[in-house]
Amino acid sequence: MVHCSCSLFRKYGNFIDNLRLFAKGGSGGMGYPRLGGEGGKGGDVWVVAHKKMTLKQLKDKYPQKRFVAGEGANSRVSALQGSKGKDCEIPVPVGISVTDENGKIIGELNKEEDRILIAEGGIGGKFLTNFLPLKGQKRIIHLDLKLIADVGLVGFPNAGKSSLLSQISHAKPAIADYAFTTLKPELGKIMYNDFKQISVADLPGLIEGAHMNRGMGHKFLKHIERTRQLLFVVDISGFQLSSQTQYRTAFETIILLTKELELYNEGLQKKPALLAVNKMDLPDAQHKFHELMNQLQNPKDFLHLVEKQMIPERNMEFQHIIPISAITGEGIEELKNCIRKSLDEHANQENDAHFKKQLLNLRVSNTISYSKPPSKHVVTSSKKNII
Ligand SMILES: Nc1nc2c(ncn2[C@@H]2O[C@H](COP(=O)(O)OP(=O)(O)OP(=O)(O)O)[C@@H](O)[C@H]2O)c(=O)[nH]1
Ligand SMILES: [Mg+2]
Repeated sequence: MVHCSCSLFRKYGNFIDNLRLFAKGGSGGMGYPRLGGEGGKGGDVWVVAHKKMTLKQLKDKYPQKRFVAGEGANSRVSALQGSKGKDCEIPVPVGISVTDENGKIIGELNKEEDRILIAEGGIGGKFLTNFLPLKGQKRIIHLDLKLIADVGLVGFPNAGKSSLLSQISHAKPAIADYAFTTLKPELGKIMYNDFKQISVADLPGLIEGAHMNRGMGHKFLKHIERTRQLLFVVDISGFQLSSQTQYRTAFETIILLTKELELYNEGLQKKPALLAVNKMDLPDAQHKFHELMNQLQNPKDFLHLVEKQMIPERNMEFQHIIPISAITGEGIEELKNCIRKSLDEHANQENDAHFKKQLLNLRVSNTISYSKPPSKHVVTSSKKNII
């Protein structure tokens, strides 16, 4: 037992990305039959997002993971309407999705102070209930954390994702020449000269079969769902997990990563993506890079290199492909600029789409009013509204 929890601890360190808890709304207060008094409603249980909170802190502070709101006050002669029971607020980090016991999503907390009601207090005793109070709602709740970052690093183990994060930000992730060095997601921030900041999430390496829960990757694929853009990081010299597994070229790793994302959630593939081809300082890297570009430009000619079931329905379309070395710093400035450009362009597109939609709505509402000329009555009343 001790051994088990020890190895778990080693595996995920202090990081927790999900938590199961019990919540119960407070019972209502008693009514006062003789005087028709109404008992107070039981308090409600809420989850509330706080930037500085972590699930680990929540678990340490409330090891029982039981959250019960206060009871409503009984109706008394001096206070016929009993007061409401105290609400219970569970502080959780931003980026939590809340599901019930059956996996049904109750809601998501995406920004500071977002709140969701998870267990309602019972109503107080009143005439309708024969002056007897009702119990509060009882619920098992799952909290699931997904990181929110502008850019998520996607790659096989050892590709140099953490090395890259340490080059572009002040983050100090663990870096080593063995697979699965990164065991938990880590966030870093790229600072630009004009003080703009872009957050980057370093994620554990994915391997073939990640969608079926192989390796560490699957547990963390969900974090990629919340990033705005993807930055594929591949090792120009390819990847081999061990002497028992197949060697994969850089091109093959890109195809396999694409397939893993597709199998997990097709939506991921539609995210804007960039490709950083790493370890360009290695001998023969230039030659391999040319070969890779040729393969990416004509993927159909090379797809036979991977097993049929691993060929993705759609290939990734990279907005920029940048050769880099996370060790020598080659290409890093250009990569930073490309990341920014891509995010800015995408934000502009989103704005444009938003305005177009608004314009369309405006046109539609105009068309409706033209096709049906307003009656005098409507005109005067709308004028009234304006005044
Ligand atoms: N030659 C060379 N080696 C690199 C470069 N970038 C990273 N490495 C080395 O590659 C190994 C793996 O680097 P990491 O940054 O830990 O790779 P990772 O992708 O984060 O790996 P996981 O966390 O296991 O998924 C380390 O030994 C690094 O020193 C590079 O640009 N050139
Ligand atoms: Mg790493």
